[in-house]
Amino acid sequence: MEKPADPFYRQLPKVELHAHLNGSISVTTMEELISRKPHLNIQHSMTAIRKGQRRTLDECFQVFKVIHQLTDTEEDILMVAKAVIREFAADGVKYLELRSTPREETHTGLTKRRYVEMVIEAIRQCEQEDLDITVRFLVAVDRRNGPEAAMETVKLAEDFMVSSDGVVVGLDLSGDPTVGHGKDLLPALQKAKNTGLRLALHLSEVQSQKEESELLLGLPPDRIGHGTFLHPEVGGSKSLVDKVRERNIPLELCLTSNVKGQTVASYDKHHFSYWYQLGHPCVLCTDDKGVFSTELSQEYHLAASTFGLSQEAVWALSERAINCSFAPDHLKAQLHQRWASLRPQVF
Ligand code: 6MZ
Repeated sequence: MEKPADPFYRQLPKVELHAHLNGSISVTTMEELISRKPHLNIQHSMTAIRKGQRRTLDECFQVFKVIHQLTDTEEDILMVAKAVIREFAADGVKYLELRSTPREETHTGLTKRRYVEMVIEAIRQCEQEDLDITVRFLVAVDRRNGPEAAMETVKLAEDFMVSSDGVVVGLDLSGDPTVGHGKDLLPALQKAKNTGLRLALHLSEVQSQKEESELLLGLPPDRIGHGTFLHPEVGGSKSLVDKVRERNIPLELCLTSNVKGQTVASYDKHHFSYWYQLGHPCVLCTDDKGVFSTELSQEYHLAASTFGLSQEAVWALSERAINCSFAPDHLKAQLHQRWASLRPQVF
């Protein structure tokens, strides 16, 4: 974390819809993991991008490889998931959709099924702690692993959608956007959608994914991650924007991640302003709070200071995020009530 956010943003009730588990591990937890595995010789500087630092997107994906070496057992996954949930709760997040890619690690015996079970177990254990947060899980498909692995992950997600008592609500498509093509993953994504999993897909995170974006928008997804190159001002196309608008598909926007990963030149050039001015549903998110050294309160503060949003506008932005979640209607209604009860008399 770079500097503690202003109390208003920390106390603001928030919804986090785009958080990758292994990218969200805090400095403290990372130190614990590093000390458990000294033989790997990993320094903390290899797992986080600090203030003022930038990386190419390719370098960001190298960081995830390092982190994955540190989280390769059932105990690690359980530990990091609990820590991440507690940290989001401490930052004022009332509803969290966590996402993670089930991984098999033959040398430790970790299987994809046990991986998902560990995340669900972490969510259950946190429920027992009476934290002020509700957590749901999106099972992630890493595009790098190709169509067969995607289909396997979808089947796993479908099983857990049935057996997890509503904890698994959707499927994420993520991973290095320069690797593979979405068309190969369409059958798996379509299958997931047909069985009732909600789709949160990374889309147009880099330039030149226009054809892929057209194809994936046809599903259509229930939410879009990043969508950095969808709009015409950065070489995207009007027809893509029209599709997103017609279908009213919410965007998950991650300011610090995009600036540090250099897909966006500076905060003031972030596509948040384009979509926000259109009145299109957009949700501020962290992406990888550990890797990009941020917090959701800080993302709200950044958006407010960069784009001149009043506190009242920030409040409305955070409340509108509830409608973009994959929570069932009764939970959405409860969250709206919560926002109403916490709303300041005057801003
Ligand atoms: C695309 C990303 C990402 O799943 O091991 N991930 N995919 N774009 C991004 N923008 C920076 N940030 C994270 O968390 C780490 C994984 O999430 C995806 C990548 O597949 C990464 O390996 P989990 O918990």
